[in-house]
Amino acid sequence: DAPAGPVAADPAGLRALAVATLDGNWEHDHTVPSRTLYPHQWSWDSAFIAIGWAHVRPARAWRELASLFRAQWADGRVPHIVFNPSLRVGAYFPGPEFWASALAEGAPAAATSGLIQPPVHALAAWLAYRRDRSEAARAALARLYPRLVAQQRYLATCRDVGGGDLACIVHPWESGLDNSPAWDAPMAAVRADAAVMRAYRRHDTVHADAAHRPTDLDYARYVAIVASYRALRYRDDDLADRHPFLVECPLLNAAMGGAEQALARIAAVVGADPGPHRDRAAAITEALVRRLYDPTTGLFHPRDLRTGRLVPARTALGLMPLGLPDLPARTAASVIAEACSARFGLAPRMERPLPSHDRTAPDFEPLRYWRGPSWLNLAWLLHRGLRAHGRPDLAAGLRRSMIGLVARSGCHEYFHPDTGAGLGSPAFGWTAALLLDVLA
Ligand code: 2M8
Repeated sequence: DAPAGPVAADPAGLRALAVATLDGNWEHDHTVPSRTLYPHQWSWDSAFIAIGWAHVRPARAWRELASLFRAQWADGRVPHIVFNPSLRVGAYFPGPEFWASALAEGAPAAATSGLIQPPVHALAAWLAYRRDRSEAARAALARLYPRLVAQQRYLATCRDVGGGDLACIVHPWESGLDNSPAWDAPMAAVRADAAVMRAYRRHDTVHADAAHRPTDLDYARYVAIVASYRALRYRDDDLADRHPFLVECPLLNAAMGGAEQALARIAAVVGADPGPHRDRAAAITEALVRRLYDPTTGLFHPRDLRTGRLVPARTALGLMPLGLPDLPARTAASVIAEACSARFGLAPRMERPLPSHDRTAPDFEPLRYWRGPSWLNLAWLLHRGLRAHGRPDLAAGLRRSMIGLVARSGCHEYFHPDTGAGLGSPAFGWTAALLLDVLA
């Protein structure tokens, strides 16, 4: 399905396309990831989107983050979906009636999910402030600061099930990379039958090709895991004894460490003490290396807390701790070497875009969501890491490849990792937002 010509050939045209995409997805006080597939507010999408808004309509960056954090739970968790009450029932599956957040203690007035997503919000707030140092921005940052701190506290306490200074995820949706091959082994232990899904109607496959989405068995397991968490009203005590999916994810923990780095900078602006944030950032980096780095693969891997073992799959998740500036130089060098291998193909002149999974693996699927296709948020996170670790040549290659994807195909949700053809939603929020950031 190659288009006749590029969607936009020059930076000004690309910028205009990105702004039009974000404007089209703006909804009163937040931006939807996609009008069709994801019509509510998503947590980490809002953070990436705020980074983009900061370049063109800074007030919206602050409104985006403020509206998300208004739905923060009393325990500090920031829900991964905040539902828009004005949408019709069935606009998204699983919708508010499925989550039943009102039954949980400490849930906000708004209907939300009970899960979290990678905490990239402090970084987003910091980057937005770097572009907009107005008094209004400083006030918005000061209002967000205690909420960002509470978000971190939730992860570091309620979610440190392994006791090793890392947070665990209780559902693949919390990773943001829903059906990554990284979750196949821990998901295999979740009891569910594809027949479970007959009781529900999936909504995603109405708008996207089913072959590009998770399978029905995946969804049956997603639903089973939520049902288990929901039955205990999303409480985190005794997770180790009763919850079917508990994994320490390299991306989520790298985001948590990066959030402490950003909070140290924010603290200095809002008159708080940066010291504890710096200490926690160092502790998280140390724990990531100790618990999730495998010197034999040179990559980070998720740790399945139910078996105690690292998941062997080599996915793009394993590259994400490069975003931590204090990663030891030797560890960073091995992750970069892996990124430059045939598995991920990073180079100053990239022939193909960054895949979400090891290209050489037998379970690499170029069309299926997080099992191979290229995503701009992963490329953007890696791009930051390469700059932090002194590889501007590789960062430049990745940046060109990101821009090339949108120039060829538009602001799609994800892209074919060989051809760059657009997949998923054609007007996707974080693709537009992160493109604006790399174009700046
Ligand atoms: C995808 O996840 C949702 C569930 O949360 C879904 O598939 O319906 C993921 O790509 C996730 O990372 C993203 O935040 C969300 C909205 O863009 O969609």
